[in-house]
Amino acid sequence: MDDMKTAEHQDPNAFDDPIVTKRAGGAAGIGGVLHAMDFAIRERAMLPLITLNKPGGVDCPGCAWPDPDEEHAGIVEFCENGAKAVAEETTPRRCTPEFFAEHSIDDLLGQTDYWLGRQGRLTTPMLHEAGDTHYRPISWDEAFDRIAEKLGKIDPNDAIFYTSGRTSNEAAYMYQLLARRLGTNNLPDCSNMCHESSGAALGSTIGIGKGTVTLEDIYNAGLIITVGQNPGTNHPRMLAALEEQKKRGGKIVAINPLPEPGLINFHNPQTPKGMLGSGTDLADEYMRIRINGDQAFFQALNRELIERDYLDREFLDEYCTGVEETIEHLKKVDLDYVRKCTGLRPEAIDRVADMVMEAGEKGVIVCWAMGATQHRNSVPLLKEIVNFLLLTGNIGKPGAGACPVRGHSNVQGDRTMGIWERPPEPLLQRLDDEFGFTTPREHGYDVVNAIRAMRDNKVKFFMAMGGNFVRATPDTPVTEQGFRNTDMIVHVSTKLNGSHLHPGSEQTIILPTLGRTDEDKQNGVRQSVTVEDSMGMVHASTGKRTANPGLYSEPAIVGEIGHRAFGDSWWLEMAGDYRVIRKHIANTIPGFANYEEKIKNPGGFALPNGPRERKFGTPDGKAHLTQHDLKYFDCPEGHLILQTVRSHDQYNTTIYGLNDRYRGIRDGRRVIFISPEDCRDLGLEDGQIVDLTSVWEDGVERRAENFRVVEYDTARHCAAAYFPETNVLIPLDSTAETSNTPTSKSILIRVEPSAA
Ligand SMILES: Nc1nc2c(c(=O)[nH]1)N[C@H]1C(S)=C(S)[C@@H](COP(=O)(O)OP(=O)(O)OC[C@H]3O[C@@H](n4cnc5c(=O)[nH]c(N)nc54)[C@H](O)[C@@H]3O)O[C@H]1N2
Ligand SMILES: Nc1nc2c(c(=O)[nH]1)N[C@H]1C(S)=C(S)[C@@H](COP(=O)(O)OP(=O)(O)OC[C@H]3O[C@@H](n4cnc5c(=O)[nH]c(N)nc54)[C@H](O)[C@@H]3O)O[C@H]1N2
Ligand SMILES: [Mo]
Repeated sequence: MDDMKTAEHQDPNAFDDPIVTKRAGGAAGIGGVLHAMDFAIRERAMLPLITLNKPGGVDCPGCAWPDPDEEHAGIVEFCENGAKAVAEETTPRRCTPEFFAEHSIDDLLGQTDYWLGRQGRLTTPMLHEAGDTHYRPISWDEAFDRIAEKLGKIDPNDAIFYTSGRTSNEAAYMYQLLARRLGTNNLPDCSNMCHESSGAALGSTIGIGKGTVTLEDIYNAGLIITVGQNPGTNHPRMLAALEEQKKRGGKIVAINPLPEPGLINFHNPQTPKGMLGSGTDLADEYMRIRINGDQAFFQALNRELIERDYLDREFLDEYCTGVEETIEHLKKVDLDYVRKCTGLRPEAIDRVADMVMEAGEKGVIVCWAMGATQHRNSVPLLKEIVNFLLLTGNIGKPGAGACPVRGHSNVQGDRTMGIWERPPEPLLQRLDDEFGFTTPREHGYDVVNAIRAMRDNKVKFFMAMGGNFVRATPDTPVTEQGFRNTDMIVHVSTKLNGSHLHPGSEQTIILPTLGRTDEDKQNGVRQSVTVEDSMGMVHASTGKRTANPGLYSEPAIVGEIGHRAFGDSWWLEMAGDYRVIRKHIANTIPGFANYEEKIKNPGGFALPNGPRERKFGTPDGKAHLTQHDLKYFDCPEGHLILQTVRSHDQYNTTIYGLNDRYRGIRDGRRVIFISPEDCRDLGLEDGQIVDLTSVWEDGVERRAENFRVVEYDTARHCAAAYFPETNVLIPLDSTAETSNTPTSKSILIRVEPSAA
């Protein structure tokens, strides 16, 4: 595979001729382990798997699924895709100044994301100035001075500070301080594209923008309903928890337009039976719902439970508001309309209602991910899920609750640390008291508004703490133009990616940094960082691998910039000893008192979570039931509703490989999954090459070309294809109400035979 290093000009938009095989019957098992090993060997990477997600070890940079306690931890608590995330970071390949001298930016623009990622870890700060064809190396000193100088010259609100969710609590805390010390709340982050809808729905109804369950609740739940989630690929360790829940007699309902093998059956690679045997059947009911039909589904389920009078009246009386209005509203739900929205027969909903009642005192948990959060009506959908949990009293008791399954391994922690464009006043007040300057009060840009501002020439400085902004966001050409309109761009990155190839109008700097698995020494002392998982557990992570010499850590980078730009004494104190950062966090962020002590506990500590004790942090202290109208997502004849998903071999915009093993795709990514019935209606054939055009109210033609049609038993009128290739189809202004999240899971498209 080393030819990847030299292969040139694999046009990123050309057809890549994927091979289509049979979809898998289930997830993981020995195949998963072998696949992970294969990837590691190909990358010649180290796999410090034995210490992954174990006390004293490294928190896996893969996903945010929590770590089990000793009793439930496997010998190696890892999964195939966690192993790939680690191998991606521990690769011995290096992307050096010689590489940048050899390849012009134009040259690199002709390469795929896969190829770019394969060039290895960045080693040296690189600079691009107006008119340059290539990046060239600069010293750290010069890089920091250039950044500080620019920050000294601009209006604070002309600067944007983006964060991706791998950033540790320590780095995130310093980074938000940097933005606010400058005087702006322009702190967009990847969660604006991810679980922002969850935060908006949960915050306004139960008073905390996070989930309410623990891992123990998952094991003990009588019923788990998973909505819009593909854990076999994206949260593989969740499957082990679901297996445990099933062992204890629990049931699972999966709601998903695609029949995801990982939700159907699981061969646990940690057990002999799972390695070779028949595995565990997971979903007892699989609802192949029409895309965007979930709000209607939960309204109908709630209506059915009201009709059966299966309501927890005591709980509703004591803890909730909006009860009677919501019940009246739900009684009027039109079941024919529900059927149209969901594509499901009414009996399916009745069966789920039966299962809810059977779960009874054991409790019901609703889990969800991107299939629930990236639609126009995601916030009303998630509030309807809250209605369900409240009506049935399934919150604040064991085995019950809301479980948004987070994406990036520390995306939840970053928000807790204040990475938020709309910071709450008490946080700002505490920062003011702690640091003795006045933080800005005006709200800042989220991701979509940041792109609009760049597009409209209003931004002079853009910094990214990790991530791949240009490739992860919608309407790719608009974002690319936005970057070109911006004076200065700074990327703090571990690896080369597509965002680096769209320089700003004056100067662009890439700062290479340490990853989670790398040893981080400051003043000769090995540092630990901390992260918060999807269930609000905070624990330490200590990288131990020797990294390339000369790399700065994320806190050290922010410390140097802050020091040079503002001169305050605290920047270098924090960067030189992360305990100092944690002391400031303990003083300013609720729940972190005795931080340093608490992280010595091997499993870490739990942050306060009111709803777990039926304490709701809303202004009136009550949990709110809310009423929402349904709106059918119309799919006119000749069209399909496209959702954009992850393959099994990618981490967001990082492409590990060209296979999607569970869905039966090999050696290519340009596929579109369509049901055989829709293929027939649209006159398409399996294997045909097609172009996709999205249709939206602004009338702009957005096209993505060269996809192979794959007949697949997804729901009618629905299609699926991978991102980032399909991000060109998503209009920037097509966002979820309230959360402003791009509607990456519902885009109306036309599918036509390829022009080429
Ligand atoms: N290996 C790996 N792990 C990852 C990531 C990765 O890229 N690779 N990414 C991380 C990140 S940042 C995140 S946010 C998570 C993402 O985790 P997921 O949300 O599982 O990721 P997606 O691939 O977007 O899958 C969305 C699922 O929702 C379904 N879906 C789409 N539309 C609808 C709908 O309208 N209704 C319903 N009910 N279902 C729908 C799709 O069929 C699909 O199964 O994973 C995290 N973990
Ligand atoms: N169409 C469509 N678009 C989507 C989605 C979708 O489902 N469909 N999902 C959205 C979601 S849920 C998310 S979270 C976003 C993700 O958006 P981002 O978080 O911006 O993107 P990633 O691909 O996760 O970022 C990968 C880059 O992060 C850098 N990196 C990796 N590890 C580290 C580290 O430890 N430190 C630093 N400084 N850099 C590091 C590497 O350079 C790598 O190239 O994408 C969103 N975009
Ligand atoms: Mo995400």
